[in-house]
Amino acid sequence: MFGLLRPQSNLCRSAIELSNMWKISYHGKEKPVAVSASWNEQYEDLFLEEGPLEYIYDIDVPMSWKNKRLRFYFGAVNTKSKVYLNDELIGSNDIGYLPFECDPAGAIKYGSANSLRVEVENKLSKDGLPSGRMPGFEEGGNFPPANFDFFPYGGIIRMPYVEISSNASILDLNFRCDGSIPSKKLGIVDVKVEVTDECIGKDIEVSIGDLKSTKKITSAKEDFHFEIKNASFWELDDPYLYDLKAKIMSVGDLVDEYKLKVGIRTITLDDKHILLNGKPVKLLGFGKHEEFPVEGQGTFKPLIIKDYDLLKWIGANSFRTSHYPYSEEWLDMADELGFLVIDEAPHVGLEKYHYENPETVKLCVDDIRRLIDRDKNHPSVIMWSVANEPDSAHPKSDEFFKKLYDTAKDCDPTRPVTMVSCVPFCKKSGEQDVAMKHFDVISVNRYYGWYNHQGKIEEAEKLLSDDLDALRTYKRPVILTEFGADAISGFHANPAQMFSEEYQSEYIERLFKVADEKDFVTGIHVWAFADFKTAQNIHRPLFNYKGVFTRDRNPKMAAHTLRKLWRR
Ligand code: GCB
Repeated sequence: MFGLLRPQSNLCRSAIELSNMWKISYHGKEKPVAVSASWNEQYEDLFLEEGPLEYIYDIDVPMSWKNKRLRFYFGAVNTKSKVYLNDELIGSNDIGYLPFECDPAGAIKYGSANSLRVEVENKLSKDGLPSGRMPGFEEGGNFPPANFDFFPYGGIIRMPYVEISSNASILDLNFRCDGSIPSKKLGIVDVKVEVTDECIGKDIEVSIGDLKSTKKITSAKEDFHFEIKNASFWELDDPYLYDLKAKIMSVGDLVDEYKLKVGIRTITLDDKHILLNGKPVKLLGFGKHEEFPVEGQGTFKPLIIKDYDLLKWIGANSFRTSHYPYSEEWLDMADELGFLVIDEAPHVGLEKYHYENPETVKLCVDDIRRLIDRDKNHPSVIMWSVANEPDSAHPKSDEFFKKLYDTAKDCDPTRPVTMVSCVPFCKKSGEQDVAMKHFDVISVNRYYGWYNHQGKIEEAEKLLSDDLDALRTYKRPVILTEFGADAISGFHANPAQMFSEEYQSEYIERLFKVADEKDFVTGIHVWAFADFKTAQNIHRPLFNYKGVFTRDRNPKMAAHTLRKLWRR
């Protein structure tokens, strides 16, 4: 499962998007359905559907694909899926938001039509991730019964591909540059290449920019080392990307290649700051969601462009992929445009039940491995977040989060690891976070002046200030990963009152300034970038309205306020 390179078309590979209309089959009906998108808003009677239901696609397989390496790759299917080719099971997956692939050997018919069928289930459960139907859900809480407030969309949400390449194939590339010395413009680069057994005895060439290295392949893993003098470092205002290429050659003929864009940069910490290339950087930006009307959680490319344009417009330099990994296109753009990303695993609302359930523990560990495996080569990804708002006051969270932290460090010792906590740190409150001590960066969500001390911004300022100061006991950099207030676009009030644009704007401005004055607060992210669809709940009139942009991406008053603060 690991070493899952994204399909690509190049001189040796063809990656074909399975992007025609699929058929969806449910309750005895068969209808056209679009991928990559959620099923929920494509048909009224699918809105609350949890499956299992079937996606069907007919694909002609030419004879020329015989004796090639073939793989069916799914960018993400929410949440559990089984993949059948000509009625033979060729793969299954239990985790949403992350890619998986299936080997069709044995099931495929060459020179013939083939039928691909994906059975998808999106039933929220205590054991699933993200989880739902927690004890007591029948009496209260969200409907659908999610243990989080975004809508639990289902379906083939990211693009499926079939990729055809040589059997002598590159399986994985792992690019590392953490030993680089920015002050001397020295890029120190290590590349690990993993290949299929058919490559052994052939030649491999790896190049970065103008530097090349070639060797005979003697094992399934080969290491390369480069020292780049006068290197162009990946910086926020100049996110320089190098071309990394790996090629497999047999008696002078190119049999496989894989290309990546990579950036040379270091991410380190001192006790107050995140350092990009040795210099402190302050994260300004948002927590957001990857969702939009009709497509639900899908990959709508114009939206990605639009959101980055708005992030630039407002003066943000970063965001968190709350509360799950986003599509790879999001990270490609962050690499290219110079944004810093906190990359989050799909672990939201974890609690005692999860810490005690060995199946969930295993799923969480797998998720982290798969997330890091997918995103390890992106310069924009500066930190892993292993969870959002777990019950980190519970004694069992201590050992559980130590395990997740160790897993992340084991997969990637080069990036800081965080967990996002909503447990108060002030000793006064009686509750105490017991898991945060394991993490490199302290990330906290705080809603003074919204969920408590409602309508009282002055009290909120004082409480936030004291709370942040209390975090200094960790002697580590702090990120205020969430604070915010709902505002319904067009609601106005003088003086400012909750749900008005004025309240959201004033609240964000004043609390931002409180956090901004503290030199150990290395990042401030507003919740949220845009309004988003939620499950039904007495606290959520269809949407969470904490966006500073509306769901269709128009600015509220707070967006203009932030633009003034951030582009100063
Ligand atoms: C939080 C959660 C986020 C919610 C937000 C809210 O703390 O992390 O998922 O949407 O609060 O608006 O309540």
